[in-house]
Amino acid sequence: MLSSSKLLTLVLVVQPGRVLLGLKKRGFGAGKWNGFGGKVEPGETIEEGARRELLEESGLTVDALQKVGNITFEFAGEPQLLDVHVFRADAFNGEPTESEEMRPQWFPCDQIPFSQMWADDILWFPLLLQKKKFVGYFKFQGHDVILSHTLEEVEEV
Ligand code: 8OG
Repeated sequence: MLSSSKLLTLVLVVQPGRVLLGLKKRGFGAGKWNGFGGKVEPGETIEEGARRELLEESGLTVDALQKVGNITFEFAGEPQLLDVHVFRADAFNGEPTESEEMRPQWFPCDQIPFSQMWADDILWFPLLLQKKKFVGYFKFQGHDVILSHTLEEVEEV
């Protein structure tokens, strides 16, 4: 039976022609390239959580964060859904710095390493890069196989 969902954030820092990803060094999604983010803690807003995780994992702060997506993940056999709030930042302060969790690296927008990323990313990254907003639902079997999904562009997240 499905029960609660866990609130998570994900921040993509995008500049003209390139995007900053981090190689996740440990924990959930280890070995995959991803944006920066994690669990929202009690007492902080979703956006505060996004900024905190971005700073902890990449060393960067940002002025403006745009809410661009909301993706729900279900893992077959697991009762808890993941409710991931996706943000985009087009400008940042600081230097990308390796943390215990992530090794940051810039990728040209036409060389994003989708084969080393979560399987859903190749479907919604193009929307994010085109500054579109989206809502998605992905049901996974294990961590590599998408059993079913929905994904739609929306006006507001
Ligand atoms: O705190 P922790 O590192 O476990 O948080 C998980 C991070 O991974 C969080 O930023 C949300 C993100 N994430 C998922 N699933 C997926 C996915 O399918 N694609 C991408 N790009 N990120 C994901 O939890």
